[in-house]
Amino acid sequence: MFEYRLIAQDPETGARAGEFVTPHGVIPTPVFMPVGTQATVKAMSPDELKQIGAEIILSNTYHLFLRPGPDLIAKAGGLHGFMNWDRPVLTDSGGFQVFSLAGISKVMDDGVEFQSHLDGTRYLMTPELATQVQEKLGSDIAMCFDQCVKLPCSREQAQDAVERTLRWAARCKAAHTRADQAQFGIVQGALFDDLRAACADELARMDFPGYAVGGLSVGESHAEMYRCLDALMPHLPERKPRYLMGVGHPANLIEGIARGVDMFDCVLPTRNGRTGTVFTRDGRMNVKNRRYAEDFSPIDAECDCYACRNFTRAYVRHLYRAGEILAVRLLSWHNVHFLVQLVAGARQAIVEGRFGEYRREFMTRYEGGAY
Ligand code: PRF
Ligand code: ZN
Repeated sequence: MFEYRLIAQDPETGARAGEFVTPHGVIPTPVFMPVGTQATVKAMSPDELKQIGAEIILSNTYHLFLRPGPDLIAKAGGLHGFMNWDRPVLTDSGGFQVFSLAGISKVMDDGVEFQSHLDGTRYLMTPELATQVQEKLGSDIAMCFDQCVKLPCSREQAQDAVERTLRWAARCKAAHTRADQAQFGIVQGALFDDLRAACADELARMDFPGYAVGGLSVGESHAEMYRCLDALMPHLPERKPRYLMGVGHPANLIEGIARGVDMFDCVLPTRNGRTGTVFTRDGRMNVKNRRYAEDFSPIDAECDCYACRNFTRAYVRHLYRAGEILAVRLLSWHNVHFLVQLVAGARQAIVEGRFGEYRREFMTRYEGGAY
């Protein structure tokens, strides 16, 4: 169980294609994981996600812990049974959400005292509790409970978070009991290369079945993110999957893959869908714009998703302006499809030895953007 197989490597960059074996199936990597925070990828059914080509989805410990609660989900047969999704699931630990969503009262060495964003109830989230909750959720991949700091931050803050994240990783590992669940370590360290390297080396020594890069896409520039990855990736074990958390923009996925990242997740495709923004090969566009009122072409002429095969920009714009549910469904459908297929296409390109060309073509058009 949880074997990572390296299938192909790009000769010019760090890009690689692989497979990660889990109890609910083999995940081809690199892979984009749509986010299902509340045990649903907003506006999409599991069948639709499969049609899009989603191989694995992500869900959140923080939200499901607060509502409906891990015991209820365990009774339903875990997340797989509860939401009727039979492919792999990864759960985030709450290490990011307690810092971004909850009213935090205190970060202590034992854990984080926080107030629910729903009703203000106080809880103490600890590495042990985050591990136990994820075992009840029954995800295939669970994440260690970490401390993510917003950027910019001081070296002292970053070092403090790294040390705590490492102590918590050891406690998560000690608390973990399920052989049918892989637990990944998370690297923190802000933009300090030496802290990142030390954190990665120490996690590698602890021997996790996979490693994540946390604390990026939290206020830094794209160039800073790429520089950080350039320095960090060589410190992560080559024969284990590497996951870049909460990233991101289409360009970030391609540039992350070029640096050896295997897994990504981001709320952007569904969140943008709900605000009327779509990804296209020529950059982002907003379908609400007046200039699409009589545009009878698809959202993206080169996309073969359900929305692009069947509907026009003019129609989707009308639906959106009329407040129709179908608008958000179609825009989310297209956006999730776009990112899942962008990464699947990169994988295919790596296997066929033409990733450099794929990257150049995509970046030139997307960044050059007609919109
Ligand atoms: N830690 C955890 N989850 C995360 C992050 C992190 O640093 C991020 C940062 N981009 C997104 N999700 N546990
Ligand atoms: Zn489409």
